[in-house]
Amino acid sequence: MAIWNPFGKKKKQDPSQPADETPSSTTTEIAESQPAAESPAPAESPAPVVADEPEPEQPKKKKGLFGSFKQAMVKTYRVLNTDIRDLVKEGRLVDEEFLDELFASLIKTDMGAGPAGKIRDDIGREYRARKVYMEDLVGTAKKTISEIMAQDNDGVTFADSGPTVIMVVGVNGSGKTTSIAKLANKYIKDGKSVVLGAGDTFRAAAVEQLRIWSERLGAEFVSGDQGGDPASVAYKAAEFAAKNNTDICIVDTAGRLQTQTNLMDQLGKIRRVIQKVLPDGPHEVLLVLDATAGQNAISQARGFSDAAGCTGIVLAKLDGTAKGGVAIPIRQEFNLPVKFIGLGEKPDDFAEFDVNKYVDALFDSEEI
Ligand SMILES: Nc1nc2c(ncn2[C@@H]2O[C@H](COP(=O)(O)OP(=O)(O)OP(=O)(O)O)[C@@H](O)[C@H]2O)c(=O)[nH]1
Ligand SMILES: [Mg+2]
Repeated sequence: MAIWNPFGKKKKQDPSQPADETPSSTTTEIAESQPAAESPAPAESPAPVVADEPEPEQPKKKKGLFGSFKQAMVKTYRVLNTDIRDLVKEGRLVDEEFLDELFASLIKTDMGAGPAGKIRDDIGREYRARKVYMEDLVGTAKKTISEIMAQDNDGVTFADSGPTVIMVVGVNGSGKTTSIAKLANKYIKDGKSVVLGAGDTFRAAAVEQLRIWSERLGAEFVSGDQGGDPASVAYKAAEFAAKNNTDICIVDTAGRLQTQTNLMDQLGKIRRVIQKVLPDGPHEVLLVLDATAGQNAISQARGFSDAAGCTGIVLAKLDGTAKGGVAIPIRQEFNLPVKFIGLGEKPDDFAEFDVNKYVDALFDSEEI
């Protein structure tokens, strides 16, 4: 078991430098050696996550969180602004047939049948046998989605005293390790001390990837033997944090499929050993979902939320998808708050989820 302290051994790099602008030869090797399909290696070698349908063409990149959200929800708001606008334009009275057509259009977006059904019912209740105008429909839909998305437990829950332990879980290649780097970057910039635990012991490259991030960002780093017990790395990382008064301990885990029972049970073991060191930990178990996986992300959330005791979601790769509407059914079905979003591969491409901006972007009618 090696406990490696980057301070004093290696020159600390500027965390604001994007990874691909300051490549080291090792980083390049790692980046090239980890396509999602061959990443962490549970013996059963799960299939890579694939998008469930082709992405609509991505419009030009827009700046800011609102722009990023809009970009990520092109699919959803285009349906609102084409099919639904056309439906409403006809000036029909709201009846069963109208509501069925409305529902059919809404489920073409990624908001899912539950939220689409709720909007259908709300419109039916408010406007039955009356004409509904686009502003009314959008107003009702926005209210419905805002209610679904409302989250009072956003942001990370910190320990009352002592280190805060964050466990990060998800399927292969979803963006776990990158999200850990982003979290570490954020907390280090906030002036907190951070230790990263390399709990993905399956692959040497996974440990190396995290070690390089820790070095770059100025985080402490704890790893174990390759192929060793991930729970023992988590224990050592939590112990390191407790002994050294480290503010934040983030534990990486190997990617696994939600259907791999043994590997899912292993997450429970990791939780339990953390509790041996810090009884109120882990304070967060973040499930990293790849937003480009669309509806696949929902079954991942289903599998992980209970087995791993997830407390929140990081929606990664929101920059590369038009399916960002998937946050709605996830929120509705699992009551798991989306805490952070990933907007690129660099440490700063990360933001706290903002429900209001998300809903506004969803219903903003201006083309981008
Ligand atoms: N565009 C984009 N790419 C991302 C984002 N987050 C992660 N990636 C990329 O997705 C790929 C996989 O990221 P990792 O962080 O290694 O994923 P992981 O879940 O740790 O993968 P395994 O450990 O193999 O399960 C890498 O090429 C990352 O650069 C994001 O928010 N946006
Ligand atoms: Mg990883």
